Amino acid sequence: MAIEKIETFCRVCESSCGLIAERENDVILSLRPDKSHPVTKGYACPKGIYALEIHHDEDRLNHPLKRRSGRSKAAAEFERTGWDESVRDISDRLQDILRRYGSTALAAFIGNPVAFNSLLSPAIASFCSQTGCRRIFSSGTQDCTNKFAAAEAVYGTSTLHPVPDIDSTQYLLILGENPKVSHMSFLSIANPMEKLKALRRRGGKIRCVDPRRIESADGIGEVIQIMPDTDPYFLAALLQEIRRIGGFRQEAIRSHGKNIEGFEAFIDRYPPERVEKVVGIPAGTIREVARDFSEAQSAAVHMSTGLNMGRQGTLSYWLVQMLSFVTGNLDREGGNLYALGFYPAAKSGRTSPGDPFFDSPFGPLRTVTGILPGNLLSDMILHEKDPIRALVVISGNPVLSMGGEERLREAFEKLELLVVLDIYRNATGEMADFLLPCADMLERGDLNLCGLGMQHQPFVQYTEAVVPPRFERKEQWWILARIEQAMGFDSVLSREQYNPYERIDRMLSYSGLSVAALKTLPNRTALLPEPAPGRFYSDWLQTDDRKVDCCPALFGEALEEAERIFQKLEKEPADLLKLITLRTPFMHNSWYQNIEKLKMAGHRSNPIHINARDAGRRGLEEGAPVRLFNKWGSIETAVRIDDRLRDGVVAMTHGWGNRETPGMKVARQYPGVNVNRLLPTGAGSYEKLSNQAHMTGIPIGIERIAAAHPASDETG
Ligand SMILES: Nc1nc2c(c(=O)[nH]1)N[C@H]1C(S)=C(S)[C@@H](COP(=O)(O)OP(=O)(O)OC[C@H]3O[C@@H](n4cnc5c(=O)[nH]c(N)nc54)[C@H](O)[C@@H]3O)O[C@H]1N2
Ligand SMILES: Nc1nc2c(c(=O)[nH]1)N[C@H]1C(S)=C(S)[C@@H](COP(=O)(O)OP(=O)(O)OC[C@H]3O[C@@H](n4cnc5c(=O)[nH]c(N)nc54)[C@H](O)[C@@H]3O)O[C@H]1N2
Ligand code: SF4
Ligand SMILES: [Mo]
Repeated sequence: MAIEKIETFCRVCESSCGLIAERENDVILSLRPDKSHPVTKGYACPKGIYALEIHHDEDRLNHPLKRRSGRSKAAAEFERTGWDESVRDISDRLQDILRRYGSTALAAFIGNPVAFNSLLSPAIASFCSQTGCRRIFSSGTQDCTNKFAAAEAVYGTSTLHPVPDIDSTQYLLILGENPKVSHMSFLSIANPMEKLKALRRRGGKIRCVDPRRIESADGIGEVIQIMPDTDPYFLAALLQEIRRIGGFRQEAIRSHGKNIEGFEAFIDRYPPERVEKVVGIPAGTIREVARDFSEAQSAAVHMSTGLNMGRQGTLSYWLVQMLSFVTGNLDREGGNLYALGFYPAAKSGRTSPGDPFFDSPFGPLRTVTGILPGNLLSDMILHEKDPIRALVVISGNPVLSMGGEERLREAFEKLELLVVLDIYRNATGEMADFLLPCADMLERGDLNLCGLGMQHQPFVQYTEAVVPPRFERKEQWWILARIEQAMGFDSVLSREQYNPYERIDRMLSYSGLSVAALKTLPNRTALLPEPAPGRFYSDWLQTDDRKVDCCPALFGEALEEAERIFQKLEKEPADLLKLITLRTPFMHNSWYQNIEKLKMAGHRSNPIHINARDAGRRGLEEGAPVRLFNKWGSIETAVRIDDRLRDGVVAMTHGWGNRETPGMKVARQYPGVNVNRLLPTGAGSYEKLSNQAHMTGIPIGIERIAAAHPASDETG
């Protein structure tokens, strides 16, 4: 057969970069950026290209595996089984657990790659509803549930997230986001740096608020170096100053807002002079940002995980929305706009107002878009009354991605059944009873659904599977449907005809499109209208009265708590070190760790980054072996001097820690350490309003240890 070129797209992060695969006889020969793609225009980062390495990786999970040894053994023994056999075993054991303990004994953990698999969410929903599984956890509570909770409270829908109009704005404020490395989140954009540079060339201003002088700002903007976990106070002071200098647009507030008094009472508490010490930013700088934001012809704002992961991510997102709204920049060219795309997702996230909390053995609890706090997963497994006994993990790696590895391991050992669906035998899979091999992104058809409502330039693309799944790998929707079938539930596999794209076709019809129509278009891509102002308040806002709720009643307790946290921050010792996250282009959360080509010199482990002043004060130098510790745990690594960090802040990359992951040889050779051992877990370790885990600004201690740590020479 001749070599064919297949247009597809990357499903690793939200940018959805267009890719071209060359295939011959169901073998992929190459993967390159798609220069002919109308939106991503030949941009792709190394991770997208290395998807082919993952496709061919000899450590991939290729057959269903069943555990032979006890779960607590570090190096588990697995034996190969077939699909029929493993599905039957799993279904028998699930049924038995449901019969003996009821449906609360069953839980699911939904990992991040699920967001990039358009056929999977309906399959998970069906599986959970039929099995009665309501204890659902996801990587969302380590990532962004604060945004869902805030949007729901302020705009009446969890799915309304106006994006910055980067192409027209005169002033862009970016908080807790590092576009150059991460390619952003809740703003789907390929090559964001190109757009930011263009903004700068136009004479626009870019200001980033970050504890680290991030590389994204080099040459195009300035970083205002904030102390981690203090953003709500910075934002409140900024808003108060903007009001003082007359920057509030009363007309917008009167026509479209309600409860503005509550909002004003909150920001009144935090004048720039009061917050400057806690946030680590001089009052004068806050005033300058206020002036620039107000005076700019248009100003836009965007925040990301650096704020999500603080203790008050919902309040941060609320204040960011307020910054846009009260200054008249919401729904204005150059401000923040809703990016409709092919279907109005904003309408589907609508929720009924009212108190979402219910009583639980863990105190008042809520779900956010159906999700419980991940930081309670171990507790709910270890709880004496009505514990979780069976867990299904779907493209996730909770052992490494969440706070409290030790406690998670202790909990997982107690499970009667752990089923892991993944493309690798990852750290979590190592504890599984069943490991089910999944198709990777090159082995499945898809549509770029993940960025819907948040695309810089909306487009919709269909891709076929570039090649059929190798070995016995299967698509995850199929696996779940197969288990449903074996359990005697309704299953799409039992239907005479099933079109997995049914739901997507219904959504596409809103724009007069269908999968069949997409297949006829160049790059199988339909370009959609750019985000435009004019319909935010009339069509997209979903509150009952069509008003922006400037101070949702639900926030009452959190606003009081904010003051208590502020007073505690004021009293903290000056030499306390706070830990933040550091993404690098060489890792993607906990995966991509088995790719030899990414283990370049300087990137073979995850040292602790600290600036020379803080290191010097503690007698530490580049490469020094150290122990990091706090009340949650202790890890050993080496020092990396990083003068981009502000005083008092240290940073470390997450996703490492594979000493006990024998199924991934490269990852095990360069294991690094799991920084999440230092993150809080359990009651009180997540934001009550949103279930979002507290993951940034974590106090830690650092001390030199005698022996050289492997991280200093970067091998295992
Ligand atoms: N290469 C790479 N790309 C990725 C990923 C990856 O692991 N590697 N992960 C993907 C995923 S799942 C996501 S969600 C996105 C995330 O995308 P981003 O949100 O852009 O993630 P980061 O690059 O970690 O940037 C977060 C920034 O917040 C700063 N920060 C930390 N704490 C605070 C704080 O308290 N306040 C403020 N103001 N800033 C703070 C950090 O210094 C950092 O610069 O990236 C995606 N892209
Ligand atoms: N300290 C700290 N911790 C963090 C973060 C941080 O910034 N700092 N970031 C957090 C964020 S934003 C997120 S989103 C979470 C992520 O948390 P998780 O989703 O739990 O972790 P990932 O590392 O993304 O794991 C994804 C798993 O899915 C598998 N996988 C990849 N593609 C596919 C596929 O196509 N099919 C199947 N079946 N499996 C696949 C990978 O092999 C991997 O095992 O981590 C969080 N953890
Ligand atoms: S930026 Fe994201 S979507 Fe684009 S190639 Fe890289 S990982 Fe893939
Ligand atoms: Mo994420």
